Amino acid sequence: MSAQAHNQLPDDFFFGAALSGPQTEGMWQAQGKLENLWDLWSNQDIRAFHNRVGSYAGNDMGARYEQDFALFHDLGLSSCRTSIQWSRLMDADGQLNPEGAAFYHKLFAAAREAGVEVFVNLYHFDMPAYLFRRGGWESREAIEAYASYARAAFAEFGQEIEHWFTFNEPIVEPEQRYEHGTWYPFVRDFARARCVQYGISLAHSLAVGAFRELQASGVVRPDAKIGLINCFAPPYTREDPSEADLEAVRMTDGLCNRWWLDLVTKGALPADVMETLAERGVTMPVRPGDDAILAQGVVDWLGFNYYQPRRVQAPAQDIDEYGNPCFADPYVWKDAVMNKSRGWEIYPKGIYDFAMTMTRDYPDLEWFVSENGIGIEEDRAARTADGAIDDTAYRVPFVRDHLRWIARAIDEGARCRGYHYWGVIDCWSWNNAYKNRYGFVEVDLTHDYERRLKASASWLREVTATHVIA
Ligand code: BGP
Repeated sequence: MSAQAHNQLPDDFFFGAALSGPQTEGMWQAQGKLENLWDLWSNQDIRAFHNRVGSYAGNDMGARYEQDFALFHDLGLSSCRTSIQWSRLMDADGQLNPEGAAFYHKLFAAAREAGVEVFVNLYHFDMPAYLFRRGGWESREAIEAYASYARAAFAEFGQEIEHWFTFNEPIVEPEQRYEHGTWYPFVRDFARARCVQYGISLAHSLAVGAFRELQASGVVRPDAKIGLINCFAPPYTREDPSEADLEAVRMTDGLCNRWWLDLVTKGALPADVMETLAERGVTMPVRPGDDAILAQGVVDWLGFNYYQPRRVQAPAQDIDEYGNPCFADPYVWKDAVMNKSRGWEIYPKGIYDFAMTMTRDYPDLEWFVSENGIGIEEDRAARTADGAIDDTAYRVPFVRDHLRWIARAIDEGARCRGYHYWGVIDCWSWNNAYKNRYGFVEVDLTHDYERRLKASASWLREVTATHVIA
């Protein structure tokens, strides 16, 4: 089974760029911006970041956005998703920061001017540090503060922005910060991770509720839509699974995918997952009225970030060394093709499998691929005599294969409306900083963040112009 024959995307299929505020804007201390979690960690331990490049610089887009939007337009990209930084838009008293608001008004106006529509995401792993110190997503204060930030953003930009998202990858902070202990504050506590996940679910739902209210009263434009973006990696297990392997798949899918899919389509969390968690002693900090809050979480459409599948098998032990319940162990597939720079498996068919799950289980929901891309460490070694990086041998096949699986899914009924490539212009990648480059456009750190097209850019331009996946 392949997707070779599917090389045409619909005329109204859109192409765009995926970015985030904290990875691009820079200006970390300008315009009254508060310290966020990435600034806090960078200040505390700069050695945790590749080449000691912390959160400070982004990719200088805060100063170069006019040029960057012009580049997107030139590449045939009609939209760009970035995020507002909570720490820039709001002050420490929870009031709008006028300088931050002015920056985003200018950013959005410049995009419009260049013929690029901005999709606005409200949160990309970047809580203001003062709220984290008061308990982060485990505290109702932070959840309420997020809801009023979202309300302020809708009120300020409600007439300008058509496409809104509450969160990017809400599964990542529970996992990275609280379960696996890989990101600050390095916690390894499964139950706390789920409380964080629950808190984010409430925050998402309160924001959607505020959006509906402000749209009904005319503050938000009538054609605006709100959604959620997650990395809904389809879970796989061994070819001849035991019941315990299938159980590992159910819980992985339940925690990472169905948790959010049920929230945004039914306004409730999946009952089977909550039951299994309770059986293992993991309970949520539920308060009276929470069900009514979660019921507001139903969205208009979804973003699907896809880089890699999740392969799991039955856990070798019930409880890990930190006392956490185990639901699944990683499963290493012998045929896996790896992107060695990132340590992520390349499996383009996963995009189709998720698409067909959506078509079967959530047939009314529209969605788009909100991130997909390949970050390569050796990118700069592929520089040719004319100075451009020739990345066509790896970036083009990666995107081509994923687009063909998307085309096949659409041919078979999937309601996928578009594709945003992650990091069209190289940008700052959290701990990896500038180690792996994703862009069709190079950012030259040795020449003041100068932008330069890579060889793959002309392939992209051709695809966006013709919708033929050559
Ligand atoms: C996604 C995030 C992005 C981006 C991307 C690539 O999970 O939403 O912010 O960073 O992954 O990952 P990385 O930058 O870690 O290579």
